[in-house]
Amino acid sequence: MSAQISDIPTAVFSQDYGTPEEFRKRKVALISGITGQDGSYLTELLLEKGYQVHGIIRRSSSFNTNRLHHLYTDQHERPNKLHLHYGDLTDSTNLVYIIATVKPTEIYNLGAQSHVKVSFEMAEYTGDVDALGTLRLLDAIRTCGLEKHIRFYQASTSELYGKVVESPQSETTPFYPRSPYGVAKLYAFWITVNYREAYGMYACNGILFNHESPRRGRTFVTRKITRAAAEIKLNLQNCLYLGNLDARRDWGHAKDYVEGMWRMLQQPEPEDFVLATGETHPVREFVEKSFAAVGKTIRWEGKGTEEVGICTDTGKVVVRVDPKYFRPAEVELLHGNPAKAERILGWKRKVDFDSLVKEMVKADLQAAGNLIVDQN
Ligand code: NDP
Ligand code: GDR
Repeated sequence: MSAQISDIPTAVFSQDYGTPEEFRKRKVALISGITGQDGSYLTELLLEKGYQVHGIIRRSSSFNTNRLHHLYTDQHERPNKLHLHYGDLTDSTNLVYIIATVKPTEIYNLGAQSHVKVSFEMAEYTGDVDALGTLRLLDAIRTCGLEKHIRFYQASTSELYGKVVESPQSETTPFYPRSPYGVAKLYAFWITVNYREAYGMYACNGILFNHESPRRGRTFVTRKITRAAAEIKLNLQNCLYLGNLDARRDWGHAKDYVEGMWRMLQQPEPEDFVLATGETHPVREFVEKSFAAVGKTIRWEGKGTEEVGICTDTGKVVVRVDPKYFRPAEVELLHGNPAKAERILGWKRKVDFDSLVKEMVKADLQAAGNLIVDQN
């Protein structure tokens, strides 16, 4: 016997929130993952647009709000529109409490264990946070009886495409994830679609291709490369060790991509969108361009794990392959087609590949330079 509609759990905390239109006029955003790369750029954007911004941060024994430092002020000293709450995507009660208190008009679910390689080592945890964490957040909205009031953005990913079935990849390309991270995000993608269809929620997936910036985490390949190019230039590091040099990615700038997230939540109807540049480049090229940005030319010699990158002016080996960075299953090619977002959202990336590399290298040169000053 199929379930009666009355069997489906519904709001626990029903309040009169007014009509969704009146409610949304308040412009209050809640961001999970606010301390991450995208969270910091999105916070800047939303504050500029006059939103009150609330973010969920994890308790950590070390300081984890560096990327928000320039935006956050102690509310006692200088009140502003940014508020931080301790929480975690693994803690349902906490999510319900935050949503019931903040009553956000928009939720951006950016929180995730976002490293693909790490997801092979922490597969269960990645599933808990990235897959079930999304479900917990969606259910917390329903528990508060706010499913018709809150607009929900899910940080979906080009990792859903995984193994190449077609290129470039668009909203209609079939998914074939290749990592525990990709599989967890597949669940999150479909639970977002399901809650949209089942409960009439305004819930969207942004299927975002790789986006980088000077605020990118240091273990992702782009930042690892730009930092090494800067430190090798300043004699602070001898050699950069990488995994698969032939993987190709569609790399854009994070600042452009958070603008697309916001636009997805301002449409008349919720839909899923790809954000990408429409170009693809191999890791090898990212290395060459980064070293070029510090005035060095790289010559490649050898094959497979024996391949090395040699700096032509000094003759020194500055890049080596270390198989420890290979993945048990690799995503060889990502190449996105952003036509739908360009047409419907009027979104287009502004920063091109060369400018992205130069901006990241410049920031890392500055940081490395400061390190030398500090040491002296
Ligand atoms: P980051 O790794 O820089 O940030 C991840 C954020 O999630 C951090 O704030 C982190 O907190 C938080 N987080 C991790 N675990 C939990 C948890 N259990 N509960 C609550 N918060 C948690 O990622 P990005 O900013 O680069 O990416 C943002 C989102 O977009 C992620 O979901 C990512 O998977 C997705 N994505 C990213 C793309 C990219 O190219 N950058 C492309 C497509 C999708 P803490 O600082 O404490 O670690
Ligand atoms: P990705 O980003 O896996 O695409 O996930 P990452 O920068 O980690 O890897 C990109 C490609 O570079 C190859 N690679 C290396 N990667 C890392 N991290 N370190 C290395 O030393 C190295 N050498 C080569 C990788 O094998 C891979 O092919 C990112 C994350 O932000 C996800 O959260 C997001 O969903 C996707 O982008 C879209």
